[in-house]
Amino acid sequence: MKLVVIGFGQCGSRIADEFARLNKRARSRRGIEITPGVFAVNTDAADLSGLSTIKADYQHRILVGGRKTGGHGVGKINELGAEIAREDADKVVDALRSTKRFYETDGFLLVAGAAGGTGSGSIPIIAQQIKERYTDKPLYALVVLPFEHEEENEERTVYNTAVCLKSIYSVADAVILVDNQRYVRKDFSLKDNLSKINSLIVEPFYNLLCAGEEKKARHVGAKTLDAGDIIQTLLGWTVLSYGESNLKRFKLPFGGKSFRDKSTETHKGIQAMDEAISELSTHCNPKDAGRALYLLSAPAKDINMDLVKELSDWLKDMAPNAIIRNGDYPRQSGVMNITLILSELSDLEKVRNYYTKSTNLVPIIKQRQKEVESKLRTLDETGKDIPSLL
Ligand SMILES: Nc1nc2c(ncn2[C@@H]2O[C@H](COP(=O)(O)OP(=O)(O)OP(=O)(O)O)[C@@H](O)[C@H]2O)c(=O)[nH]1
Ligand SMILES: [Mg+2]
Repeated sequence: MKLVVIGFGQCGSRIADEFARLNKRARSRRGIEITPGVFAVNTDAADLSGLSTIKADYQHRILVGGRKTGGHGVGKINELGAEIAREDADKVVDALRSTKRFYETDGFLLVAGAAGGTGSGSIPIIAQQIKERYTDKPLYALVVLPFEHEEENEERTVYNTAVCLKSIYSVADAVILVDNQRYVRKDFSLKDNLSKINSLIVEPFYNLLCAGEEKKARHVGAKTLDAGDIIQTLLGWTVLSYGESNLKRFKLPFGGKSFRDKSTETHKGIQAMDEAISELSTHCNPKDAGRALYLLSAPAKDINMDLVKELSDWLKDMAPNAIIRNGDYPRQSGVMNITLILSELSDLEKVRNYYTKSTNLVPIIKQRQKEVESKLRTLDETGKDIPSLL
């Protein structure tokens, strides 16, 4: 599957940069192109210059709202992020056409952090414009949810997140949720290591996007997972993940397989699937999924029908209400890897909480805005008789 990736704001742009690296890796190691066009959109010029892999020209690193923000971001005011996106939308939407063989791409992936101002405010606006212009391609959003400590310290964080989620859900074909806090849970040192988190966020896309693009027969699975399967799976609220288990085994002196190997493979497969389920990008109940997909990547000799059947049964138990699609990808060496998508989720506690908390915040935030405006008016009024130099 080939995606055009567009990152918004600091978080979105950095993750898009990570996708550009993923594409480089796919090209050099596998001779495959998975993200032929990667773009970053920001109101902050310094953040754009800090990227490393996205092409450095103004058509790929797109500065928006220059006049309004002086190139310094919108300081978490998502309304301003949205307004700027509306004004500069053409600049972004036109740039996408520069993607190599644009007509061959299968869809768009837009990325942003939900809690900031630029990414959070602009992602729904640009998504809507892209959908209107390119009606035949699906559009997915990868939305990053804030760390817990950010939610505690700043109510704008929760409010922006709720507004962003509601808006993007109404335009995107699927919204893939990635909770920053989940990555800290895995390894606390990650709290200060956003670039490591970003590489973990994009990792599940590697095999997922590569599998359907393989041309060499020995890497084409018995059941290939292609763009069609992914498009059929992605709908509405979505989470994803991957799990891995090591395949190192004792070598038998006569070279053959131990009688135990087959069941060991099944065991390793279930272990990888278990890890994938417990490491979902945002916490959810798999029973709420209407669609699911898994991709099994392993050395060809370790993939067999029993294993595929066991994995499907296992997933069916976890997600009994989901239509399950699957595929195999004879690729890895030494590891068995499962990439998992749960989609069309009918409930997510996290989203529900953002909505509830923000509904309470709306009157407070509006009241505060009114107070600020009225104070400013009073101040202007008090100074009305002072001469001005302009
Ligand atoms: N995973 C990840 N999260 C990030 C990264 N950068 C920022 N965030 C998160 O994104 C949210 C803030 O959004 P930003 O992208 O920094 O904000 P912005 O879109 O640039 O908007 P303004 O700076 O307000 O104009 C916070 O929840 C951060 O924790 C990143 O590189 N990776
Ligand atoms: Mg910023």
